[in-house]
Amino acid sequence: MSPDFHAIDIPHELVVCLDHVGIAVADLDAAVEFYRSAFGWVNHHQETNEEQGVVEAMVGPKGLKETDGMIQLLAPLNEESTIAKFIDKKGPGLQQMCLRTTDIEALSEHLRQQGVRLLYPEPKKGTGGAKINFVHPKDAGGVLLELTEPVSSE
Ligand code: CMX
Repeated sequence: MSPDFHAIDIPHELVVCLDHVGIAVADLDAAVEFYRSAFGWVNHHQETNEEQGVVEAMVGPKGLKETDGMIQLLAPLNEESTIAKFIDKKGPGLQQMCLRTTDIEALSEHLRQQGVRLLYPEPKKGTGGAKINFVHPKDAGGVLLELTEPVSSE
């Protein structure tokens, strides 16, 4: 059996923090209400991403700090959505984990050079206009690993 992980060498400053974990849900409003009622977490941002086939809500504590990880609730927009297929195959639950980077092109290049497969040749549009890509779960220990470079606040 091949190992789940192998060591790779990436300039560490390229990765800032855990940005979010993504959870596939069938009913977005019910999921947002669960986190509000259980933990007092609020919906900081909601949007529809047609290209990804999702409507998403970013939930986290009220006094969110910039590098606090959030939970991204992902509901399918239609039956063709990656999230609809995920729920059909595995049921609702943890679908991905996302790391924030300062430079997604540089990070992607380092990963590719070391044999790590990214899903897209170029970054696509993610939450709030961020540039996103994904490491294939087979190259990240069975976890769909999203990379995000948020729009600069400067
Ligand atoms: N986490 C871990 N493993 C996963 C997975 C996931 N989310 N999705 C699929 N896999 C595994 C499968 O279990 C399968 O493993 P086995 O071969 O051992 O059975 C393998 O990966 C291939 O699965 P597949 O069914 O052939 O491939 P899918 O059609 O399910 O596609 C993937 C998988 C990752 C390519 C697809 O989910 C994808 O393109 N994801 C990126 C886009 C995305 O997730 N968008 C929604 C979120 C949008 C956002 O975050 O903004």
